[in-house]
Amino acid sequence: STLLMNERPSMDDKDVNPSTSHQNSILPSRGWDDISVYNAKKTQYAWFQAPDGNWELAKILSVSGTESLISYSEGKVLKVQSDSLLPANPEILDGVDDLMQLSYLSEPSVLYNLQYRYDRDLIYSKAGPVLVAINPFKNIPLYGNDYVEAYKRKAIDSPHVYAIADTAMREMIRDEVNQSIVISGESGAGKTETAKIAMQYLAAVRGGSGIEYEILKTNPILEGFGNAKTSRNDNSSRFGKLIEIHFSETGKISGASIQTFLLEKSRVVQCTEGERSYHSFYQLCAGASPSLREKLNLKSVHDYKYLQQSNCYTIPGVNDAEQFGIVMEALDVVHVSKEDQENLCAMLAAVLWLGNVTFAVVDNENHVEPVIDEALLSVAKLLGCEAEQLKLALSTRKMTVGKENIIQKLTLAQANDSRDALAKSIYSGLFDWLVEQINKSLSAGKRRTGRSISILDIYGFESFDVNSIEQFCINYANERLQQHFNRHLFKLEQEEYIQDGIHWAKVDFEDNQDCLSLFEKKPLGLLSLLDEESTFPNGTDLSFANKLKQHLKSNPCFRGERGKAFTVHHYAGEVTYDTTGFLEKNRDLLHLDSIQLLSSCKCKLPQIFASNMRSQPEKPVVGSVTKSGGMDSQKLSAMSKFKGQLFQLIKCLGNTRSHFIRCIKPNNTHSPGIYNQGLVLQQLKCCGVLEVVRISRSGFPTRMTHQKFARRYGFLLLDHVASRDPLSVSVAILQQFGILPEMYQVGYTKLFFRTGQIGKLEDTRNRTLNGILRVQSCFRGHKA
Ligand code: AD9
Ligand code: MG
Repeated sequence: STLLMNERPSMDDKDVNPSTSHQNSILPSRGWDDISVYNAKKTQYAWFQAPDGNWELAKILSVSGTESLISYSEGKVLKVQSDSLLPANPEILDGVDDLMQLSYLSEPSVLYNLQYRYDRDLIYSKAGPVLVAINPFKNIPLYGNDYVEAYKRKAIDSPHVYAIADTAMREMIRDEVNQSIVISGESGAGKTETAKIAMQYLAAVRGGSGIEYEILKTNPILEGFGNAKTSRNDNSSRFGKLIEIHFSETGKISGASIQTFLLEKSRVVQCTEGERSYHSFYQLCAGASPSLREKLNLKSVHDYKYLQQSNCYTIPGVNDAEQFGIVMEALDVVHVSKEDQENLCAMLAAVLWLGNVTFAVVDNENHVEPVIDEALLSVAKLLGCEAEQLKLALSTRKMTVGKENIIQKLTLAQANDSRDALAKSIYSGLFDWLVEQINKSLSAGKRRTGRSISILDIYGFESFDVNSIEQFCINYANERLQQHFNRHLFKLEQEEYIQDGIHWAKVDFEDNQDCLSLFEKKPLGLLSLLDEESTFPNGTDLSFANKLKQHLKSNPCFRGERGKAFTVHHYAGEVTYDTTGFLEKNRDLLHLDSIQLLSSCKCKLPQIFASNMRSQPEKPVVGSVTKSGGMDSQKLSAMSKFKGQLFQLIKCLGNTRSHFIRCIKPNNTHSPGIYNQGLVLQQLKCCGVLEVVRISRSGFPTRMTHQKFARRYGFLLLDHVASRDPLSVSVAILQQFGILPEMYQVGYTKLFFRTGQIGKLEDTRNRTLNGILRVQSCFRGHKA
């Protein structure tokens, strides 16, 4: 019925309606608009691709043979091949809410429609069942209590995150099915903001117990510790997040739980020019009180090597000191004690000081030892261990060779690695600990009785000049999510047609199972081969790349490249991965010495390191790291861990009804008002929006049960219908209104319509109802 509300009257001008026009020339449809039937005609408007690649609206001045004379862009006149033009929609359709309503569904029409709306600050549009959100890069007055109220009362029905959250809530209650809101898009497209907007709506509408306040306060905490300034987003989430909001039987928010994915650990120890490490470091250095500074021996951000390397310390418009206060207050709200807050800060400071630890060569074999200086002493003090212990952990490695235990001294490169590994592991331990504390607080004392809505904010498909294991994981996750999207929207739709027994030529959508198999097949898939190579002591990035080429060369989704690279044909396009660092990151080793060090520290947050300990084998720990750095087969690799999480995520989503929001970034400069067609188009393709519209449109997107249809329009019938059964009444209505047979299908339980068909009926119905109401009120007035 939501479809119905959005349905616009179909147009009277038969010529502009592709489904009713009978013209003799069919334009090439650019592959995906399979119902465009078009014949260039004088005085019509059409889309024309200008030499700069942008689509421009052109007026056709004359047509001769296969050529058309067009004028565009304030008076430029050009002769072009008619078949290079694409039909433009009539003006009446400018800026429709739902792309499904467009008569002509070509790339330029979609782009133009979204831009038309964007220019008017209508950043939300529907693409059939999917909400498209275009980042405004400025504050727009579409949020807050008045809007929440209006959406709650259904006084507004224009597309909005609020409307999606509202639908999810209603369906959860009505159908007793858990719901999910899946938000995707590339970095900086607005996923995290969108997730917060959805959370705010749920909190405002279904709050009451106070827990919703706690839930909202998790945002500044997780953003503080898990977000950073990157070249693409000043507040980029460096982890994926699923928040499941629980509702009690009475429909009020009763708690929540958060799961995070793949925190980018490497950022702690290295980041590129112009980017920053995690906000938390800068917040601490800027916002700590004098007494805390003294306790932690805290210096300015400029004094820490980990922060120096990118030569970027501040974010325009962001006050780190103020943010520090906000995060600490939020920690209060989620019941992290003052003492633990201080310990948390101590661990941050330890990581910063660790970065300043340097090494000096101590023998003629180039072995090194840490220099005992302020940095080393500070780390030892903050972690709660002896300086000597720390020194050993950073510069030696215990291992068993044969039956002998030996202690190997490290070279400078090895020592630097062990220092950085320790820093990364402390930070990721800290992050996991925080999430755990938050989860404890959000579920404290609450029994899970009712249903839930999960909100997923996860990195979109990535393709850079150089793609490493991070992109590999992210794109693999997106491949899985895309399948969920496909299955959810298309397969379920097709199943509905089949169930209702209607004839419907199956529309093929690109199923990405082949690509997923490339990743997941055992033993010869990308993931298995990566894990296998990671356990080989002598495995290297090159031997891994060669193995891929050897085993996968005949797979159509795979292509070996020169050197250490390979290419995967993803649903969203081809990506070439450079295997440099794949094995090391997959092994994700923390040397035993560091583990032992951490477990012996008097550091006040022992749980922080629990995760490091957990991932280690329970049996003899000594010797679990083989001499050449191969991975112990018992330790879970980073990839297997991620795969496990991902499967759990997909399973969890599979048990929900999903609502999809696709965020689009209209320009790369974070500027309001700039809409880059090429950029938008590429994202629309990547996230499957064009495909979903094409498929929904070529089917019968509007449905209504026979009963409902008969009830809704039956009173409009002019002639008496012999039988009163809903199906007969429905058929009579269809006939009376001259709805063409190819525009609808009669199923066992429902009527299925192509887009635009219900509009005429609704119009007549509204006019008639208004007439009746007028008569009634007249009558009432008379009586009074
Ligand atoms: V990343 O993958 O975590 O790097 P996101 O999460 O997709 O990315 P984010 O939500 O952080 O992007 O949005 C980026 C910036 O766009 C925000 O910091 C805001 O400045 C801006 N933005 C996004 N959505 C809105 C909005 N609805 N209204 C105003 C917005 N500004
Ligand atoms: Mg984000």
